Amino acid sequence: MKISQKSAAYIVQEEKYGAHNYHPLEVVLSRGEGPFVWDVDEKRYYDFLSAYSAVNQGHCHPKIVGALKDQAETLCLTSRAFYNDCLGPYEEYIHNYFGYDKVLPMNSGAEAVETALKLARRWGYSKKGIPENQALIVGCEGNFHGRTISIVSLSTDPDSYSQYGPFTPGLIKIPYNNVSALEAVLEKSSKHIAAFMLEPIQGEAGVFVPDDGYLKKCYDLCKKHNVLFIADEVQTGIARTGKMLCCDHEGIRPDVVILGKAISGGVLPVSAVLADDEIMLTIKPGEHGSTFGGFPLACKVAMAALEVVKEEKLVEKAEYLGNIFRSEMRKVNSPFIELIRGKGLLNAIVIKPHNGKEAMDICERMAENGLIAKPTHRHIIRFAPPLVITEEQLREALKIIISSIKELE
Ligand code: IF1
Repeated sequence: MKISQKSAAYIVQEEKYGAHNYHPLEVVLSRGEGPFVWDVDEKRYYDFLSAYSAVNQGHCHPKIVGALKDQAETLCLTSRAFYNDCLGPYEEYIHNYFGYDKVLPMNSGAEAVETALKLARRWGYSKKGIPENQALIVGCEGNFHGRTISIVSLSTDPDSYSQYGPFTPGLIKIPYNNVSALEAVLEKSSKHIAAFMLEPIQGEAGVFVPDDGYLKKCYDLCKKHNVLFIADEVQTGIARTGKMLCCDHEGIRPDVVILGKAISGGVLPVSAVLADDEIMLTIKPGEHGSTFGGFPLACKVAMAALEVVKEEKLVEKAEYLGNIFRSEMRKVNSPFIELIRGKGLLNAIVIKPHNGKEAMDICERMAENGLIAKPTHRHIIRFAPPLVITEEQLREALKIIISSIKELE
């Protein structure tokens, strides 16, 4: 890729002074607004990653940034050693918004996943009667739930877990999108199983959408065996897939919902675990928490971000625009395109290498043409623009995607 001198300087600086735990596309961004970002040379791009669906409300949304500024000048952080006048209103807001008795506020997605795992174990011992230290949690192959040691203990991706052992025990991995596999493990060990956790669409696996009915069947099996159904909606939640939560597509209400990313519109790291009293109140004062979890700034930002989702009808937009994206892409006849899949505005194209070119070459060409996205697993490109993108903008973006593919044929 052609890189300006200005960009190159930033890239070299990161290379020299930062840990080498990422390999970014070589664009250096300095500004964002709505569905757009600009690089240090003032070149404009459509952002088709949206920070992995954190920026559903668009970059620097004025309402969210306004809430940030107001609260930043008033009170940022109190810790949970004292009450503050933002947390209660936020908790009630979340209760009304998602319909769960309680919320447990955290910061990163991984922390919220950890919280859900602790909650499930706690519930398993104190309510289900699992003998102490014998609780099991079932997860799915191909999952991505974050980077902590317990979470990577559940991973089946060697990049995530290799040489990070010893791993957390009590975790069982079964194939995703396979109801019989869940049934088998529940039949065998349900007395010790506290929870089944999954992503309603697997993000890292390349936007892998399970068969219709899979979530509902899994949910019903969990109910039958008195096992908690935990949905990791960190990436799929908050309107991304054309419903407020992806589980809404199958009309199920998970026992535990994990939210992150877009709950703050990508403005601050804010995450949350939702559950009803029967589950949530098994954790008592002093038994879990964090310095920043539910801090006043986060509470105000998250409320503004969730208001934007409703005011701007982002659920309906994701559904409507997602259908346009997939149907327009399915009209394209190209040797590069093997498969198009997704829900709402969480989509992916599986790329068949052609002419010695592959997904990364297409991403580089798209960047040159003014649209950024990134390959995952080498042959899959994820397309997830901010949900505030207009139909006209989406159609312009589609032209960029299609012409970039055509130019490489
Ligand atoms: C990285 C992928 C996306 C998530 C789900 C929890 C978390 C994530 C379903 C943890 C985070 C990220 C983090 C990012 C890459 C990324 C990702 F490509 F790896 F799969 F989004 F698609 N549950 N997803 O997707 O949330 O702690 O990061 O706030 O570089 O790790 P976090």
